Amino acid sequence: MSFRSLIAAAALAVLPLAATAQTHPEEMHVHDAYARIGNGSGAVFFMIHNNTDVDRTIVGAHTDIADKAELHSHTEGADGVMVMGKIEGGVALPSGEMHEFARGGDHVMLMGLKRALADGDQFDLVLEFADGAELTLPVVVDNGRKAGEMDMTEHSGHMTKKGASD
Ligand SMILES: [Cu+2]
Repeated sequence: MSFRSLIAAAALAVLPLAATAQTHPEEMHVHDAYARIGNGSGAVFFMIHNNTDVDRTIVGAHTDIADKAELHSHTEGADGVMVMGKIEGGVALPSGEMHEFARGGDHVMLMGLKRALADGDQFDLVLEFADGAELTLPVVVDNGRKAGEMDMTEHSGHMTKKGASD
């Protein structure tokens, strides 16, 4: 599937921001959120498209099913070995841009799973943005997923502004 047709498919799932301010329409798209689980930890993968007119930065994540969720990336160390580590400063998501959390690259790491999860189980992951906004996305456990395989039936994400009353 071409990148362009991915974008076309993405446009089918427009999820309005539950905005408290009536300034401008804001939409964030999340596609194909799935998790791989193993050994008390897990990793979540998805594609996110910032269709709002505001530059955003994902600075963290949390979920009820894990003690801790961290933004991670894989980078090549000096010795050529791929190492996984926390992304410092968050993931920039400029207006109109998309970012892929994918196998072998960026992912949301889940540490200290609180319950067993099997293929097909779902849970909510909350992405935290630098401006205080949050985006809740349903994630499905899919340990059998091959890298690079995308399920275009999954479109999800609903953004809310945390504690904004003004
Ligand atoms: Cu990781």
